[in-house]
Amino acid sequence: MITILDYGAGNVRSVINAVEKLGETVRVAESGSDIITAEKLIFPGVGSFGNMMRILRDRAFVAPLMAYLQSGRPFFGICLGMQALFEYSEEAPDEKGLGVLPGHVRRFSMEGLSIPHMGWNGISVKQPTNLFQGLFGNEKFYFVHSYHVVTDNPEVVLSTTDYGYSFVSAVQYKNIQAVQFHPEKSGAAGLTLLENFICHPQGVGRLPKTPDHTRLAKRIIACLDVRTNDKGDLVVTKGDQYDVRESGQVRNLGKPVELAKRYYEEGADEVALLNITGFRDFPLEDMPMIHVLRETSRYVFVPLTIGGGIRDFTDKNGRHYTALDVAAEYFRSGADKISIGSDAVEIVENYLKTQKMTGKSAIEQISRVYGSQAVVISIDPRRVYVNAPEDTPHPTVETTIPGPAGERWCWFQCTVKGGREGRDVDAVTLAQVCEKLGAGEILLNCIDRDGTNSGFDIELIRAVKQAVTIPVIASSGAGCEAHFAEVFEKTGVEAALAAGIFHRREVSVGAVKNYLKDKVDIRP
Ligand code: 1PR
Repeated sequence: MITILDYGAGNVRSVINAVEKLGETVRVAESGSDIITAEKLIFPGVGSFGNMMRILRDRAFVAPLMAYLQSGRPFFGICLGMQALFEYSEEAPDEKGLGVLPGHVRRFSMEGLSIPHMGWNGISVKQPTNLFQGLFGNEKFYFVHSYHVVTDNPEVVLSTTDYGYSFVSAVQYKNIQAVQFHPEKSGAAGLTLLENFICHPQGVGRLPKTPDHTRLAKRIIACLDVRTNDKGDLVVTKGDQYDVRESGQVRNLGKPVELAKRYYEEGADEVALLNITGFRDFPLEDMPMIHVLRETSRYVFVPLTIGGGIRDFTDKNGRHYTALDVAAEYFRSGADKISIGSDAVEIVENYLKTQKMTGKSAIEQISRVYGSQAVVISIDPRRVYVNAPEDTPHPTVETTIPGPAGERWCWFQCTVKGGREGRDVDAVTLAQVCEKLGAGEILLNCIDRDGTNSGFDIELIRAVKQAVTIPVIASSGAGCEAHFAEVFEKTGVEAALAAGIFHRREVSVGAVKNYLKDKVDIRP
């Protein structure tokens, strides 16, 4: 029996799914006595440090947790569940940590570093341990965090990882083991690690052979555009420049859960599910999407992003839902990140009018509660050509792909409602304002390239990537393996996403990774 401490701030569903997948029974700790009586305790922390410590205190979990940690029974902390063990965090200096290990938690800071540190990185193990039995040592694990532990006691450091500089990525001390990364989202390697915690006695182990230095991998993401077809079935579809109909019918490329599972097994580093008609069908009334997410999270142990329809809504009975309510339902159902499309454009339009942050926008609210890493902004831009930069108030690029009348300049216009409506905001400004409001990542689509197999729009991607410090996912247009190498080399983006080539089995995720393996860092 494994007890999982859920303090109610996010996606513990994935940890439960991972432990159940290993054949264990899970009990979710709902009270202090559940914690004290646990045989083995896993503490997955999500959200922000201050929020976590406040909830632990308010729910009177601190004393039982301390008693458990001192009992000598096995404890496994994940992400904030590791940070909580230290004295305090710069993220919330007024909230004390548990202080069972010496040290504190500091924000990543280095010129030119995208924050959060998000994606798959390796570990350099410093102590004998049971945790890595059955692994080769070159595995990568999924990290997503803006803060890291600092300690001057090397005895507690189990592993370090490099991101700009070397930081503590796992700790081990007596009965306590904790990792900064997410084993429940780290594919087969993560499941093995959890199994080792569950099945092998602590303290018994060897020093695994691991690299002295590690590097963050570029991510390959498979995207599933999901909607109801004309028969009423929820299907994966795919547009050609966002037009998903062929001979009047919605293209049907497969079942969402099956496809997501296939991409996970082929080695996708992340899976995105976009409810592309979410702008008109409110997702909390469109429960099949929630069901798809729940089912997917039972089989897919890499990060899941879900988007479509995340906005405020009043239903036909007059009940009001905030975007935060919608996001909360998605997180409870297994999402690690949510993506906001149309609503982000409106939020930015309002910001540009007033130049004020209200604290009330969906981006601000969701990132405050779930952390900025959980908020992705999905941008659907299209090129608008002009003869000269002075012809538009928007930032332009000089393009090597001239417009229909030979124009040499263009700007990238944001659209809403699945590309149906162009707005007076450009993609570069949108990305910058969203970062300011608390977004953690940009998913940069391109209507001109979507479904064309003609390669990513390098000019668009470069313009946005250079304007923000948060990670950028390049999307739209991938037609072969070389397009991925090109976008990583020419733009420096952290991740690249494709849909059509994977759905139509023209290129597999595995083939992309195989092609990239000597060119850029990727997860093996
Ligand atoms: O506006 O918050 O409700 O979110 C709606 C979401 O649905 C947005 O993220 C938007 O990008 C997406 N969306 C809306 N309409 C479409 C459509 O295709 N008609 N999907 C759509 C388009 C593009 C990618 C696609 C890439 C890669 N999204 O999902 O997967 O272009 O394709 P490719 O590799 O085949 O070229 P909201």
